[in-house]
Amino acid sequence: MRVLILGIDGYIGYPLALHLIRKGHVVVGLDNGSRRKRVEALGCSSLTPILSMEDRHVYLRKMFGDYEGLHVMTLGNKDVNHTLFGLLGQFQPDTIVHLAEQPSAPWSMYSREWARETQLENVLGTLDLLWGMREYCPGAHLVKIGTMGEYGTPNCDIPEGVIPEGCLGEYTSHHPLFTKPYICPMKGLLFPRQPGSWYHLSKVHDTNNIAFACHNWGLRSTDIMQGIVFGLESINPTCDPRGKEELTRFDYDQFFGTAINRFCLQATIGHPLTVYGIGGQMRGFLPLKDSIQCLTLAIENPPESGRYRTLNQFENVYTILSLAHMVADAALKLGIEGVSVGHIENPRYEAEDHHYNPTHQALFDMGYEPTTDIRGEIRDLIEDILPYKDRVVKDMIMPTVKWR
Ligand code: USQ
Repeated sequence: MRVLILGIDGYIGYPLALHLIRKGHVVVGLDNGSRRKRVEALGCSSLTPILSMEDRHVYLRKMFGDYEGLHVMTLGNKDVNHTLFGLLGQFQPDTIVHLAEQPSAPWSMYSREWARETQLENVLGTLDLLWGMREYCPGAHLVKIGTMGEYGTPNCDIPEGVIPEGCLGEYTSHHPLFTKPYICPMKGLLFPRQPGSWYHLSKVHDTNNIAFACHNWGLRSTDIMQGIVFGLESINPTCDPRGKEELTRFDYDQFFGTAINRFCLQATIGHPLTVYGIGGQMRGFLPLKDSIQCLTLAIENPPESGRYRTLNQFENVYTILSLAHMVADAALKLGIEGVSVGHIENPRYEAEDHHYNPTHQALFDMGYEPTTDIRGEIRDLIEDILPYKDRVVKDMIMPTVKWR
């Protein structure tokens, strides 16, 4: 397949590109380097010493004949017609994997400027992409990374996909504007969303826009409600995850680091693990290699034209506190002393003790083989990052952004 990866320089984008190229797909990438710039602007950088964007490009070119190239631009900017639309027209992708969004909830909650930038880049960037697909490659399959956080934590089970067509019958309006009852066939309803940040809201807006484009223009899309990804290990067992050229980035700062990755890093330097509040928050998690496996399944099994498909993508659900204890245990077994689980006042406005039971069957039906040994994954991650612990900028760990 011909695959365009938007956000090819990111945590998931780069190892996904390597995996797809190795599987024989033809890959081209686009990235504006914004993750690097934003983390650097905070005074931090990836824990792992990754290649520059230019050197990654040179490496991929040297290693793989089926790597088409890397283009640099920002989605949602004024030059979109020249770069993105030109690329869609020339490359004619079968699949577009859209990872090119601002991914941090705390970053989006920091200031009006950063909230605005998040929604501009995410919502309008995706809107531009939808218009470009309609014009230049209407048959392509959009694989879009959404988030499990779109659903929030409602006090009921969370289904997968849309509530099916016909399930609610037909809606008859007796509004005085209609001279006779107007029958509106239900096209399937999205499960209600209750996101918890400006970032998570941007993904909800994307979802509505993508579902509308599929319904209205006949585009096809898989909208992936992804849980929290952790780890460094690539899916390819023959490739050493510590091989310098193929290393992906690893963020641990209060903005771009996520729970398990942060806890593992904190364990390596003896920093108390930063559990927010009581730690009863439940979330779906999956290792990086599983995220790549699932994205590949979605890419290789596209829906038919006009179909908007949702996949809830995670391996299992855990509480934050139970994960912190797993990290502390793993560190202890590796001989790291002085690791403690700390509780700090929750900077976020979120439920800390709640019901959480999302369905996630569709990927298993497509052949997903999950990594179930989470303790083993956590141990491997701690071992993988230990060699870099001297690169940690300690000031970047404690949260300062308040939700309210
Ligand atoms: N948390 C802690 N301590 C920390 C960091 C986080 O207790 O040091 C807690 C948070 O309060 C929250 C949970 O862990 O309850 C998850 O926080 P997170 O920072 O790991 O993840 P989140 O902000 O939800 O966002 C991340 C990614 C985002 C993705 C999302 C998937 O940054 O791109 O969409 O995970 S999900 O959470 O399922 O929505």
